[in-house]
Amino acid sequence: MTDTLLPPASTLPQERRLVTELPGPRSRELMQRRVGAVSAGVGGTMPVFAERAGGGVIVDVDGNSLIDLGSGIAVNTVGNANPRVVERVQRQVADFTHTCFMVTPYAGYVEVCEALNRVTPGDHDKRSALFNSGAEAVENAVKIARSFTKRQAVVVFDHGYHGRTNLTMALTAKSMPYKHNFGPFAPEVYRMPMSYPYHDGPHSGPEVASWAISKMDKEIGGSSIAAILIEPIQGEGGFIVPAPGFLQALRDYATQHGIVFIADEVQSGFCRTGKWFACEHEGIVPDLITTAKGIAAGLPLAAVTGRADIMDSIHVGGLGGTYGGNPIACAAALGSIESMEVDDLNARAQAIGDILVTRLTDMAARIPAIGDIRGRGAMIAIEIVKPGTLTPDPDLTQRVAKACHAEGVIVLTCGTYGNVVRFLPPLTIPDSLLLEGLDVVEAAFSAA
Ligand code: PLZ
Repeated sequence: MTDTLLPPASTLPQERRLVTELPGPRSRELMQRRVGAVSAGVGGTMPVFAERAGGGVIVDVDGNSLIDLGSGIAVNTVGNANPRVVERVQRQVADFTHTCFMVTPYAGYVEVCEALNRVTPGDHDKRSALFNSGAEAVENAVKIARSFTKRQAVVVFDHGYHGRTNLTMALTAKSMPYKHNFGPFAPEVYRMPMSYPYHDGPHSGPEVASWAISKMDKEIGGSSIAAILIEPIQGEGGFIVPAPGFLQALRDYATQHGIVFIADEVQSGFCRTGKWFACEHEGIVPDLITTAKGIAAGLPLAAVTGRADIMDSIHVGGLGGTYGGNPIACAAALGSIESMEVDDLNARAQAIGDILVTRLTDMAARIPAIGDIRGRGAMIAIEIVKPGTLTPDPDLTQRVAKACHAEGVIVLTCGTYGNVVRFLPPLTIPDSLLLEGLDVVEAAFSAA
């Protein structure tokens, strides 16, 4: 479908333009084929098929130009078809596509690890290993922590999301749709209370942490815990930013008991929140950090980065995989990281965050169903409740999202109770388009 005579997708007109109803005839036809060919188990946010994307828009197969406020679930941080990524990937794909790093290594893998060791929190000696997906990175982080500590227990938190493989399903909190009917799950996983300021009333971060710590002490014992695994800002669980002091108290407990503190920054990492990594907002230095999504502009790449003594404690051959750190994905990562540094995307994420929070705060004054506005940088969400209560309103949330979709604005929902609309635009979106998208969101509340 790609016509080589078309200008680069990164130069697509930055506009919302609907030329058919949504979905248009070509998307409807593809939807029919999808139903006949693709497992019904694979979910779908919108029945609209993409053809090209760049900046802050996705153009569908019918020629509609949609505003992208989802970045393919927090992936296209540097924008689709970012020229720095396109150029490196094109060069790499023409040179070679695969050798397997474990068989015949190549420089790109090493360069990505060097970049990860440099941009992740802490100036201690670090090592990295590359994988294909966020779930795979999390699984490997747990393997590494267990091997290093010679302990088994893994602590996770309410509302946490870590993936869909067997171990990461066990680590994930929410049953439907991620775990439903898919058990039995891996053992030695313990779930602790999470700081959730909007629902915690007067309880502070350190106070909620003390409940978690007391539970860990009594139900597992600090000396039996291999890892504390936490998203510094929870993603799928509802963009929950723990109250100040919560993460630090857990970090201190981990240090005290020789527990490996793992920050899962698959969703919150790589400039999304206005810093390279979300744990930097609280000055937390994790022992291990898992990354994926934003790292490589959509090519499948993930990593575990952390303390050299932990990462190098694994027996030779204990870590790997056929495709982990594939050369094309590494080329994309190097282009993405270059864009983040050269284009100062942390500053851009902060600016986007200011626009989002200002506009949503203004909206909330007229829409009592918006109970909370939270997040950091370009990772912002609203929690939708029955006005005047903390009771989730997932039905209204779905109606608002659908109304946005019908008007050509891609928004995603999340949250344990399905009542959170999240905004995570590509950092290449122009301000005008972001503001237009938010106008559509406000109108969607009226329509819903
Ligand atoms: N850890 C914090 O956010 C992926 C899930 C989409 P994978 N989140 C999007 C879906 O419905 O499957 C995620 C995450 C955090 C781990 C993961 C898992 O990353 O690359 O999807 O395996």
